[in-house]
Amino acid sequence: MSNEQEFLPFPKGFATTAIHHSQEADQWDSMAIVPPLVTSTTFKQYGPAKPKQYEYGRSGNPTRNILEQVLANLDNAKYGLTFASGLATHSTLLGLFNNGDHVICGDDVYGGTGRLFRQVATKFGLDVSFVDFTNLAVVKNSIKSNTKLIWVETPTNPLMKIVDIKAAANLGKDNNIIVVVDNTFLTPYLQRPIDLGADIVIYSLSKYMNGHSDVIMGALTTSNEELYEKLKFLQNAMGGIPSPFDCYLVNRGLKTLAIRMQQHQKNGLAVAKFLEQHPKVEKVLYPGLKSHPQYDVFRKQTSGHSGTFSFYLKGVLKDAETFLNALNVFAIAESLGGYESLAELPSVMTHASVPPEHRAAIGITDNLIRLSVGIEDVEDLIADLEQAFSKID
Ligand code: P1T
Repeated sequence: MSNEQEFLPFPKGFATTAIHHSQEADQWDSMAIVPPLVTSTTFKQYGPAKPKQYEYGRSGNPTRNILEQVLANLDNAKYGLTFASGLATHSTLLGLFNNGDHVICGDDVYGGTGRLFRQVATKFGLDVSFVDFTNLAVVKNSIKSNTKLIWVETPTNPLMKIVDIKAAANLGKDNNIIVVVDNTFLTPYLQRPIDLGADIVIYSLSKYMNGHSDVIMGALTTSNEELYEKLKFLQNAMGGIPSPFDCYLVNRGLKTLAIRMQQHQKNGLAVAKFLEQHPKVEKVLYPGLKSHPQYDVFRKQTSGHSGTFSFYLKGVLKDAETFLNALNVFAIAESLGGYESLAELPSVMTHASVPPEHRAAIGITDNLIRLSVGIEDVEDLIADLEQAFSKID
């Protein structure tokens, strides 16, 4: 299997890193091949304030530390930190900033990310602007003397707009602003923002990284030591850490990330092509197709697309509901990136918290459907979509 020639090659050594990095059996007495799951909340010390390595489970845990090192390596970053959810990662990161600081965020981001900025960060005195990152001149013009953070999501959720990561990172460097890239939709297998100059990469591990829809968790990676030290302090001081068991599960999920992403890519592309020629589809938003307006930026900075994308159905809310209700293999559900196929209506589900006038302005309408194409047999997925289309008048 190879991705289409126009994209970057899949990263070399990725699966080997995911399977082996920091996990050599010789380092623990049992010689266990699978890294031990350590659930202890505290660790015996040689004397007062004389720990061997670990002290208390919030500040560090062996199972979590292994995962954090693997995540850093997959991103070609020096450091990794994990959190109780993707949003706990975002919240902790906001602890870097002060009352009065300004944040520039993409105008199309996960609904919960937008809600955190609109309804929580502003209460703590952050000033947030939402702008269209497909035109970086607009981002540049939004920079103020107190701008401290540029928040990039690419592809954006759910409109699949593409942001030029290198250009955004340069803008940050030129103006001494931290640039964060949410890489949840592609994972480091398909996009490596640290290599493109981002300061921090952030994930909802609940999606492709774990890949089995059975863990809510988040992470960030960085190569900036000063930022890492501050974020590690905040991880402990704010306390939004994950459980060792969830760390164990995510580490297990990472073992198959490379092959899962190849299959998601293959199935996603086949479904996107099917939808693109379908008479009941108005438009497909899939960045790996030449029809996408930012295809050229996308192909230069990624190893192709995953299985998550959106499309506009011809029709109104009632038609979208009829279509979704008729699906059998795809389940109607929020989230994405698991082995199973999901479908949802962002305007009333994942992005219901976005103010209606903002949704209307950017195009999150009631006929916009988002799919997370899983790794089932693709013929079954296409047949399911086809029969659901036939239920619309
Ligand atoms: O759900 P949680 O692990 O807290 O992650 C939040 C999050 C962060 N970033 C992106 C790009 C996301 O898509 C999400 C979560 N998204 C969904 C649940 C969804 O259905 O889009």
